Amino acid sequence: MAIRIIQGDITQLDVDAIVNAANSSLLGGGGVDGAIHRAAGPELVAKCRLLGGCSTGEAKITKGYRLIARHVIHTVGPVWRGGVNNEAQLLKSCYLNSLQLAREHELESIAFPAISCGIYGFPIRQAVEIAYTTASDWLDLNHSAIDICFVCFGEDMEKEYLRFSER
Ligand code: AR6
Repeated sequence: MAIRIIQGDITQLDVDAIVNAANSSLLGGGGVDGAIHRAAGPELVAKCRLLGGCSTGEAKITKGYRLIARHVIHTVGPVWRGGVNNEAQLLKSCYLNSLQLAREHELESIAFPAISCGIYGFPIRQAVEIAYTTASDWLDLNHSAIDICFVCFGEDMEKEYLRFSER
């Protein structure tokens, strides 16, 4: 199964697409979104201004501009509001819609950050389970050759993914 778990800064990866945990404006923010916009340069936000935003759970693709990665897939994770507002399904949709875009663009490698696990406050263990099972089920279902990488910002996050992947 083509799933890798690594620790590091997603902006430094040499992959066909990195996924951005954006907000619905797509115009940048803090966290991984800020890091990606800084590394990609002002051409990225200029392009994003033309996209008309993005709904929670949806995804849109741009080029990677000054990044090593060839593309950025922008997706908007749910803000955690107690778990009774469809958060789990919306987070799953982020992964599915990003993978679908990658397939449509014939990409061979994609790297995800832990969407919604920072400022948006999603409980990490549950988010990691959704991320991992959605990706692995998608690979099985699509017989896809795409390499999926989960990029963990720190050791604690990596442990969560590894614990889950070793089940
Ligand atoms: N590489 C990989 N992972 C990172 C990096 C990086 N360079 N920087 C942070 N992370 P967050 P969210 C991890 O808050 O919860 C923005 O303002 C981080 O440790 O970036 O989806 C947007 O504009 C955490 O595990 O995204 C939105 O308004 C994970 O990435 C809002 O934050 C996600 O944390 C989105 O919040």
